[in-house]
Amino acid sequence: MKTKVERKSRVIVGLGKTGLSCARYLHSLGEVFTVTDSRLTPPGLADFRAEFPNVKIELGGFREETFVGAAELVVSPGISLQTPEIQAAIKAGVSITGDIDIFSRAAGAPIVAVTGSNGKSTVVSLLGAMAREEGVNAAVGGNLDGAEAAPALDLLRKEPRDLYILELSSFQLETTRHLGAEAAVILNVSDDHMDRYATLQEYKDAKQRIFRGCRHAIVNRDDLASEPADGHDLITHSYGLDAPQTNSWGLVRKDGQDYLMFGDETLVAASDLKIAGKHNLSNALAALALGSAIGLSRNSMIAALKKFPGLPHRCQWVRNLRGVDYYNDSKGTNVGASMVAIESLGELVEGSVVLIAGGIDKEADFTPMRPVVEKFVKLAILIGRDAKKIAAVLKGATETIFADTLPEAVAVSATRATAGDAVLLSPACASFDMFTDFTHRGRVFTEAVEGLR
Ligand code: UMA
Ligand code: ADP
Repeated sequence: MKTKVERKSRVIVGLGKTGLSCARYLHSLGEVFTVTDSRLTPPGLADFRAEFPNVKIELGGFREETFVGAAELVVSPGISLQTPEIQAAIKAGVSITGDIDIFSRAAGAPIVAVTGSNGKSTVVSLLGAMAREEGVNAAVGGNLDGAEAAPALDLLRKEPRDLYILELSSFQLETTRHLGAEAAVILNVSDDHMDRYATLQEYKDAKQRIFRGCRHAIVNRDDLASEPADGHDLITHSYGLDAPQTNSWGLVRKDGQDYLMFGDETLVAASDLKIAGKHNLSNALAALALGSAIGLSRNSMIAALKKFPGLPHRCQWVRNLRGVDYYNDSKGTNVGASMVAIESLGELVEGSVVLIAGGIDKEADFTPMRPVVEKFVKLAILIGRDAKKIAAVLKGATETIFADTLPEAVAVSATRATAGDAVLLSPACASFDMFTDFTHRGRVFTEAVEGLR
């Protein structure tokens, strides 16, 4: 009697943007796969059903048999590898991959990879603009959101490119075995995603995977955590906000002006850039170092840098009303990012900052924020699930009040800010308790600000 042997197929875990891109890519290769998502109606479901009506999909929870019986698991970044069903599969010898892992093996052009707690999207977009200025047919994507960006595997289904510039989260790196980037950087590491990692070291270790198989490693002299832990066979280049040595990138102050430099060569004055704040000078230097490592010319890079307007939702000026400037920093989703935003705005404005913050705190420690809040913030209006926790930490550093909604917070800010102040939305938190994502939060803020009379 014949027994039917069921052929094992890959299982895509998660049906968000990544899961859908994996399904489309595997389908384009003619591969058989199934999909599972712990949610009942994941965001990619409608498109998936329309495009793959015959592919098996399990929703509303994970089944261990599915995981253990897979040929390989293609795990989306939002799912922790500590998930019990994934752990059971690992114990059963099932291999784990992710979209970036698949991408790195299939990409037919050099990859530049950027990770870090903050500044990734800015550096990736700026480097993309530099490459375009040089006439290089480059694509940007990965963790990056926005009109020109796409999940990594979507990039491979389009026209072939000469260069791929990827923003990578620690989550994506966890499932990346060998990236083989032409150039890679960890911009900085500060406390983030502590709801996912047991220790900061675990988060750092995930980020270190960006250097696996890499040729040029770019190191930020201002953050030791940016150094490759295993530097063998890597060509390293450094940048930082101090004066550079020969063959490195840095900043020099001459006649009261900051200049971006390569060794003793002056490249451009900080005042010639449209992006502001020390953190953005650091981002600019990182992009210059990456671009140079892959052979972009100084002229193209500087021309693009001078034109680069910055990205929406990152300390983006929205409006001036009765002498008060309103800024949308919805992408300030962790403590480090919001500290930088408060500090750079605080130094810019004549008056004080009225801060709107809060959301899902990702189990972060907010105490490092106290000194900048104390120095620059006259009022913190707190919203979202973890507002009370944040208020408890900021107690005594500034006045804190609560608002039920973001439009309500904006309305209150308008009554409390006076000419010369800045109202800053920089939540230091994830947005998913009240919004679909940070762009949604930024749009709600902008609309509320534009609606102020
Ligand atoms: N989820 C479940 N069950 C599942 C699958 C997912 O509950 O079965 C939840 C996750 O816990 C998470 C959410 O759904 O809260 C989204 O997870 P996902 O893996 O489906 O995410 P995607 O839609 O594929 O989007 C991901 C990135 N998001 C995350 O890693 C959380 C997007 O980055 C990225 O643009 C996209 O892949 C394409 O590469 C956004 C992000 O917030 C900007 N990134 C985090 C950050 O920057 O801090 C890492
Ligand atoms: P990411 O993609 O890593 O989230 P973004 O470029 O989108 O980074 O910037 C998000 C926010 O992080 C900015 O609005 C700013 O508040 C802060 N930020 C940007 N660059 C840096 C940097 N180099 N160091 C610290 N904070 C930064």
